[in-house]
Amino acid sequence: MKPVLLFFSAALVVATLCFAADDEKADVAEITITAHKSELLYDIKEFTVKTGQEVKLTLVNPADSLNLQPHNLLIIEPGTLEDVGMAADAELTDPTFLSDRHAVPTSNYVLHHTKLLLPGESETIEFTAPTYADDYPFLCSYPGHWAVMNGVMVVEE
Ligand SMILES: [Cu+2]
Repeated sequence: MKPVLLFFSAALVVATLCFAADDEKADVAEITITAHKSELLYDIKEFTVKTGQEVKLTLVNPADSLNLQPHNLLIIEPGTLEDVGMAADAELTDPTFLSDRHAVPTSNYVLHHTKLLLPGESETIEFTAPTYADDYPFLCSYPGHWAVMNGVMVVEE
């Protein structure tokens, strides 16, 4: 092969690889959820992803003089909000529940979770969306928060 042809072939390969990388990036759902600075709320109540899609989810607990609350975010199995929330409330009797366990209750319903974030902290978790389309609740499992601080990850085909 002549040197010029070789150069063009190499350039074509590089260009193809770049397009492939772009496609993969476009397929990742990037979601940011911010806790309210003084109320037990997230700024969004619902977001939608596709079955099996890669998800990059960032939880922000804003630094604010009004904000004294730690928060986390759990994604759980459909229809289990009360089970998981009440399990979290009950586990407050464990002195390590907040310090070491990030307020995440022991439950098979918990699919993914962040750490317990202090004001001014944020965390990004990456996971693959479930393969079954359904409504997957998300919640803050800091005891007492879950009943109001929750939302839904809609997973659709
Ligand atoms: Cu909270």
